Amino acid sequence: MAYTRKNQRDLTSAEKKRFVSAVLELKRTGTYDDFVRTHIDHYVADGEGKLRVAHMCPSFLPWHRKFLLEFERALRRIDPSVTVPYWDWTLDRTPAASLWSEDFMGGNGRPGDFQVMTGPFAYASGRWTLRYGMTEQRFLSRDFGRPRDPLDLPTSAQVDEALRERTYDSAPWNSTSRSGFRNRLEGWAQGQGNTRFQLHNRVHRWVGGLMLGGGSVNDPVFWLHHAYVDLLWSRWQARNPGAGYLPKDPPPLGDPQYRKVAALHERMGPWNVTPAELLDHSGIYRYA
Ligand code: CU1
Ligand code: CU1
Repeated sequence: MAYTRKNQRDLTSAEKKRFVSAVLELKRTGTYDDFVRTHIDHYVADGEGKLRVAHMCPSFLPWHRKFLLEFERALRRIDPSVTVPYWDWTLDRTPAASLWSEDFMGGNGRPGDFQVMTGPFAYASGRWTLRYGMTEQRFLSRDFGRPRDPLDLPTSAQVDEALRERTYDSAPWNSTSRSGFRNRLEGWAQGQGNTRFQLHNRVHRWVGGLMLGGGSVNDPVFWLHHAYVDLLWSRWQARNPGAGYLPKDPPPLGDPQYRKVAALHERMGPWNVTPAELLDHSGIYRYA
């Protein structure tokens, strides 16, 4: 029987507590930091000339689907009633949203060093000391809305526009792909500053602090954000049943993307799994 991922705004306080407890238990055992490490290890930009499976590439969506499934499996080993909730940032778009309350994700960072001071993941709680990051910083940080260079969360109109894309992805299969659902949703746009960051990327930028960059998994809201990104992919798949995943075949020798991206039946490390195997999640979970 498939389990259900719920909108975080609909969780009861008991459900929030169970999710938070399971996350803290993974942190205590070191498993949580293994997930942080995996994400950092696969944080490869398209200027680097290496194989990319997680970002700036077609497998951005299946790679994160698998990553969430592994995380959720670890949570459910601790508490079988827990699933990863999703954050619909078109609805809950202010720092006053219950998402950021004391009993769930905690709030914004303080002025100066952006350290999060409230909630279960505050450094002072003693249960959330960062082990892996892009810097030596040991505390969770956030900077909601980037006040010195402000931006808003994406709107439902922007989501709808992305959902109207008819193809999954397009050459050159990177952050400069001009059409296709994947890059629309991943959110690499033309332009400078905040304009360059749309949809998925814009949410990372709006939360700020640790959510910028490879160490973003250190903020537990990462999972809620990516569950919503996965929901949007799922919705797009339902609307475009024939569209599938692209590229079907690996870019040939001579193509700039030769051996840089994963085609439909190619393995996405660190797992022995292909995009094709992740297209249908209906036997495992569904979205409420
Ligand atoms: Cu990621
Ligand atoms: Cu992300």
